[in-house]
Amino acid sequence: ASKRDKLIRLLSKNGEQYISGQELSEQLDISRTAIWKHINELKKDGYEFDSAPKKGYRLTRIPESYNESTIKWGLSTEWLGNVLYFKESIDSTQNMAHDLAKKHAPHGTVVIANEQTLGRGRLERPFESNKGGIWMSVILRPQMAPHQAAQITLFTSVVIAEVLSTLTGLPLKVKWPNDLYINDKKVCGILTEMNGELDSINYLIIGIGININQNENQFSSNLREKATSINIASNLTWNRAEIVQDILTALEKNYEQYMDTGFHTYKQKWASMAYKMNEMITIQTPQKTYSAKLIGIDDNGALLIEHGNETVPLYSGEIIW
Ligand code: BTX
Repeated sequence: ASKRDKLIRLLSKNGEQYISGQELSEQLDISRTAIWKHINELKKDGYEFDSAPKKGYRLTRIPESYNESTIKWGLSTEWLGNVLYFKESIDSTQNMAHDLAKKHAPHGTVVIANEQTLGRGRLERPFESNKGGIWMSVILRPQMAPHQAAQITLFTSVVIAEVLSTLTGLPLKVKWPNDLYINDKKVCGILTEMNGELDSINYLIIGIGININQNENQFSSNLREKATSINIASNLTWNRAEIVQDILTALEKNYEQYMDTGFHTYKQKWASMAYKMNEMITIQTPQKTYSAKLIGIDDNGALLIEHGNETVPLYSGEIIW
């Protein structure tokens, strides 16, 4: 490693403690003037330091660095992300995940990219995936019937909404079937793709796209009205590697709980965070368009609406208002 990397490592290892210029100079075997020059260079790159006479230096801020090492460093999951690929740029993490799954990639394999050039949503709709967001696909090999896959999308949205709201304090809402919203704008989309037989799942790929550090100008003009990012909503820049770690940790823990105890807990959590819960919505299904009250989801993940005196489950559709 370069002297610069060693310096960063020494300072970050020391955490809140000051480390003297003398000690740094001895450990790195360079002059104190050279240390001082390195520190000034690092400041230009967004590192921040406290320095105090006699005590030395202390690192107080590391610029956001998003790569394979920062994601893996300190990731404390058991199986989710044990095999993890990071790409600076890719067509779609879903495509790479499908290729890997076909080549027997293990349950829990994760693909992450800093940017997607052909990110996609449902029905081949394009999903804008500029640098600044989290674009990630997870390969799962659950023992479950194909019809349960709809639960997985809803389960995932609940877990991610919990992680993001705990971390940021923002009012995250889950929008059926596969989005997260903040203040009437989409901040995250989830795309579950399945490979399997009529009665069994071979593998699932859960695609997760979250707008994190993008500003308004990074969205195309037709998206600006309907999309937001964690940065726009909070006015802060976030460390994506840490968010990825939090998400993987929460997904692993909750996936085990979901497999053990079922969908019930997540169904209730979903209802407690649902966008437009108990409000009138307009929803377009392949058969017809309903104006009805949203009242929750059922055990299959179908949306429940109150239409006239009836409770109607909807298995596919788009809430348009
Ligand atoms: P969806 O079909 O529900 O939503 C797609 C729609 O969302 C688009 O038609 C557009 O209106 C809007 N949209 C596009 N880009 C964004 C954005 N960045 N933020 C907010 N709204 C947007 C949602 O599909 C599922 C998206 C999954 C994306 C992940 S990213 C990792 C993985 N790789 C990949 O190619 N897809 C998934």
